[in-house]
Amino acid sequence: MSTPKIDIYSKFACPYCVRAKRLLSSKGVEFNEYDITMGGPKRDEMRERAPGAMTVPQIFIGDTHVGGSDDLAALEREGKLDALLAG
Ligand SMILES: N[C@@H](CCC(=O)N[C@@H](CS)C(=O)NCC(=O)O)C(=O)O
Repeated sequence: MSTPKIDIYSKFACPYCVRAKRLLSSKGVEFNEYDITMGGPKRDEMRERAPGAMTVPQIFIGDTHVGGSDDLAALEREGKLDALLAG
């Protein structure tokens, strides 16, 4: 199984974004980061993919909308993150 595509929408100087990226990096996976500090089409894309999301980061692993940094950390705590990353 190959690692699914991982997308993270972030903003400048966002500690939750740093925390989420650190956890993903610790897993040795690559991810696409979209900085939406200045808005733009990627912010619109994030809003389409995560309707109602008011905060960054917003994290997607394959077809799964994980949510934010706390949600990612919860998956790890529950032992579910590795399986999700494995596809
Ligand atoms: N529980 C969320 C909290 C995320 C959060 O509060 N992010 C801040 C930036 S670090 C945010 O988006 N604030 C509102 C904004 O920047 O528009 C998570 O774990 O991701």
